[in-house]
Amino acid sequence: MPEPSLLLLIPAYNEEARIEPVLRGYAEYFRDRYQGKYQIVVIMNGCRDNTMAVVERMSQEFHSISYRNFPAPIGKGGALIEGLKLAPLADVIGYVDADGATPPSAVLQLLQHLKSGDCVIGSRWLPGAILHKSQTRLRRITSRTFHTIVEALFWMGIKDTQCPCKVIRRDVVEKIHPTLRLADLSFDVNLLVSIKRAGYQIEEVPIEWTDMIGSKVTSSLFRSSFTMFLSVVRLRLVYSPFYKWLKPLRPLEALIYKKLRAPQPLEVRNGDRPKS
Ligand SMILES: Nc1nc2c(ncn2[C@@H]2O[C@H](COP(=O)(O)OP(=O)(O)O)[C@@H](O)[C@H]2O)c(=O)[nH]1
Ligand SMILES: [Mg+2]
Repeated sequence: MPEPSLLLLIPAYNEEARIEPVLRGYAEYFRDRYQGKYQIVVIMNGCRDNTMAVVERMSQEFHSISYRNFPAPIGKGGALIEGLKLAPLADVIGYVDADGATPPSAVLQLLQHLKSGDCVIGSRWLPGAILHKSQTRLRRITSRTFHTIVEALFWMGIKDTQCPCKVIRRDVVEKIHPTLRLADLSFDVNLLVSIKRAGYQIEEVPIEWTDMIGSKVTSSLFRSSFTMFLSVVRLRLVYSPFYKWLKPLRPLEALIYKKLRAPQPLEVRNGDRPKS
């Protein structure tokens, strides 16, 4: 059977210093090792540095690389929600970070696991994961606390919701896309909850990972973590019977996200609300 065609999304915000070797590494690896069709699409929004010029140059060097730019501050989640609209372009859609924390071989490994499945995600917390350089202690504590909260709210039994290396079958993406709302870094939780609630399986696979310097999350850890906490509570409420009573709180919510300088969750359009 031929290899599935792959659309690999890379969200990028102010990545001029990190993205070039990563794009080169992915493009060369897939050119040399992947039998199927593939394309890499960088999704930027309002970068204040020279990322756009770097990505433009790489797209000229490698025909497999292209990009989209959204001037508004839509966040990493917002960028991925936009990117996932390109799902009809391929059989499988994946995404990885722009900093090269996961090597291209990890994506190929996930693709091999996806053969008969719906969604396969990398995990840094399963036995067999290779952590070349792990995150700082404070980051690890925050990450494990977030994990505990997510598990208490959604009972998904997933060890690492936040690992930015995931591959999903196209029809799964198309089915759940209207229920994607969270634009900040908790987007992954929204994605996984939607996939599970639609009745699909998620397989977690131990992955190779290197923590990279220059993280935007670590540099605003408190603010990012608080936003993520608010967002997952909000996501839980969307699935609760109380959700309709909370509408009057919208302006307050908008104010809080603004104060946190975080991207607003997308509005639920009529008829899009997931069944509780
Ligand atoms: N498009 C877009 N990408 C973002 C935004 N914030 C973070 N990213 C990307 O999300 C990925 C993860 O960010 P990073 O700072 O490496 O976080 P960490 O690895 O979790 O510490 C990187 O590819 C960033 O460029 C954003 O607001 N918009
Ligand atoms: Mg990173």
